Amino acid sequence: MSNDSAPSAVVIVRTGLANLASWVAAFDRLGRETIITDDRTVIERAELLVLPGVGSAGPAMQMLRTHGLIDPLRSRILAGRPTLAVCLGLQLLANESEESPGEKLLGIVDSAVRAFATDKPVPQMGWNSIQVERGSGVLTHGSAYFANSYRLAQAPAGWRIALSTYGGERFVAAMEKGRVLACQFHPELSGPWGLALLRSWLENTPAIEQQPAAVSGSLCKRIIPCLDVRDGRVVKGVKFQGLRDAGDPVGCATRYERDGADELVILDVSATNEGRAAAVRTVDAVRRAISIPLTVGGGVRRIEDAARLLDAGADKVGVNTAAVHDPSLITALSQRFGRQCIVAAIDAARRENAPGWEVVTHAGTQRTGMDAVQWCAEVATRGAGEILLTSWDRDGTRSGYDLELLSAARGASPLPLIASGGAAGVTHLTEAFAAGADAVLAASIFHDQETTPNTLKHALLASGVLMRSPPFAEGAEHARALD
Ligand code: 0VR
Repeated sequence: MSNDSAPSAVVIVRTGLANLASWVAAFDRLGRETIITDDRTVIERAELLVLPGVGSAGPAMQMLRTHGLIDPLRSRILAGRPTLAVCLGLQLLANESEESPGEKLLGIVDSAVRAFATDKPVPQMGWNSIQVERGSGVLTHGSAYFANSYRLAQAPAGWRIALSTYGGERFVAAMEKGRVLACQFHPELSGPWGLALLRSWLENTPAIEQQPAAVSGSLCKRIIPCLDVRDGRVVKGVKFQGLRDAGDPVGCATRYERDGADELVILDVSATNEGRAAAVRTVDAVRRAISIPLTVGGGVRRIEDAARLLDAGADKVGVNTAAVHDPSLITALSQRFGRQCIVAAIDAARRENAPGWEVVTHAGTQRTGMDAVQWCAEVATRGAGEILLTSWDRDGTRSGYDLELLSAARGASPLPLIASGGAAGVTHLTEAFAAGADAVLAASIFHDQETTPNTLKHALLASGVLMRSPPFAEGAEHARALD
């Protein structure tokens, strides 16, 4: 039990590779210490316990069994003691999972875990609206960040349920009973709404009612600011050259989350080992400052490089040049960390004397002759979870995304597609979404404070694009959406 002065620490079960840095950062922002452990006694005595999970049910159950945690978890959850189960953690409450046939799960709820049967890309990766059934509790309507291929097939009786829809399938987005809260989405990555939910769970304070968002069955389109970082500073150039200082990474990241960014990308463009070491420190510092998904790329050549970035707080890692030289790296990364963590970063330049685009590497300095659109198709078969497609020709030019490239990539690959390079304003974003992008990345216009994600969202929502709707303060001054 905590002393009167300090609020109780939150105990987080060490289930294997979970996004622990994101959890520590989220609770730190809520003024709570965290204890990460697999020690049975600490877990049994925990006033507040989190069961996170990124990965598959089999290894997670094996870990719980090895540490004698199954009975303590079952007894505290059945007693309704304050427990938060997230993503795979929610799925472990069921009897069984298609993902690990034959594995007996915790059996708290009479339900099974099934794969999405939709023709939409799986895993579901992005922002989706949740609708909560009536009743009192901490869950509210809102937009939450998901990264899941499986979901509870049935809503268990006796729990207050929140539902979401993906690809025409209604599924359990979250459920609560007593002080037990289970979320298929990631509250620690769901921005201010997610932090408010965590605070309600911590303090057992009923949530403030929110208006239900429209049920669409599709994910929101995403706006993703990009921090190109060299030696610990944000830089920006044109066609990857002439890099000028564009600020401090934590300052930029904090401002972009406040201003409605749906995700953030850090691209380490350092050329030296010292620069790469600084990049890991930058990831750690940025992770502590934000509660939205963070993708980090640059210099990822081996599994160890990705592990270091994920441990430092990245939720996804981007792999570029090294995968072009050895495509099997994508498969190795996907098998080790799960495809929802792997982003294939592809830099494409129009061919000089022929139609089409070729892949460029080494910060755009080397033309490979490799067909960029075919590479978009291949990375999907190799296990990537998402494509970040940058037009080298458009980078930093404010001349708009390369729409022909985006359309060709959309036709070649089913993966979530992030457009990158050339954005100047809302018209360019609208064009990119119409060309098939699921998300748009931009750097120059945000670094130069010409506009903000929320301002662009205001204009996009007005034109019918499904966005994670920002909490607009009435009458707030919106910088012009630029056209
Ligand atoms: P904007 O046109 O400014 O929105 O650029 C978006 C995007 O192209 C850049 O943030 C980034 O992807 C550029 N990439 C690289 C690089 C920048 C400097 C050095 C190397 C690279 O290898 O991608």
